[in-house]
Amino acid sequence: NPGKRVLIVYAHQMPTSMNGSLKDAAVTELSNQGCQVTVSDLYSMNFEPRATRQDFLGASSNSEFFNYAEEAHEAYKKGCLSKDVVEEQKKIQEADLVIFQFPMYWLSVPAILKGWLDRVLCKGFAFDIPGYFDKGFLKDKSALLSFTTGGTAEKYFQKELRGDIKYILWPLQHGVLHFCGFQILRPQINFAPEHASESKRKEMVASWARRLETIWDEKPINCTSSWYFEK
Ligand code: FMN
Repeated sequence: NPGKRVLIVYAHQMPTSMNGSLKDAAVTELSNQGCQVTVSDLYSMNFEPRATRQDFLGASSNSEFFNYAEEAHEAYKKGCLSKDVVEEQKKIQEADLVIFQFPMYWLSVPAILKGWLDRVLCKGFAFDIPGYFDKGFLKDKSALLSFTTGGTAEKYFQKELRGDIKYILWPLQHGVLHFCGFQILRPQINFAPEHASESKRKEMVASWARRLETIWDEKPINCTSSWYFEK
């Protein structure tokens, strides 16, 4: 699939971690296919996760009352969002597929990645009111969560313990990404890599690379509440 463009938003501190290996495998496989791959390595970039006034160049539109979302919307329209945010928006704009690679932190994403979502997916760029879900501005793109957990698959499938892992994906996949229009490809979940044998760890990386061989043939999930909460 030469010509396809992929952005990998990667949040791990250690290049030799399972997350680092999964990211590397994706870069290799997709590049071999002839895709154009860009990686946002958030820790290496020292990415700023906080949503503050520093995100807007010039005077704020309402100096008496600071409202981040409104200021971000205004700054987006005027072209005065901070450079790091604009660069990430440009990478998304140029991508057909955005892969998020991260370790699960407290049933969600690490703070540095949460900050990326907070700052980059601003109103005007990713959505508007109206202009969300199927009318979200990123509707011609796909998104895929590829993550690792500390807990084993058995722990996650014991509903009385934590509930089906799909419940956890409702906020991120539906509330954030689908809200902005993204088509959602099924998640790639690697359970408990830290407690897996070396051969099992190698298989986790290999099966991710194999999935990516046919990623462009995949259909998105039906991102409605039934995917998450039924059966
Ligand atoms: N593992 C879980 O299964 N559920 C969690 O909610 C969870 N929260 C975490 C929060 C923090 C702050 C940290 C540091 C780890 C947490 N973990 C949790 C464990 C990590 O997900 C796990 O160590 C990681 O996915 C392993 O991948 P790695 O070897 O690439 O680091």
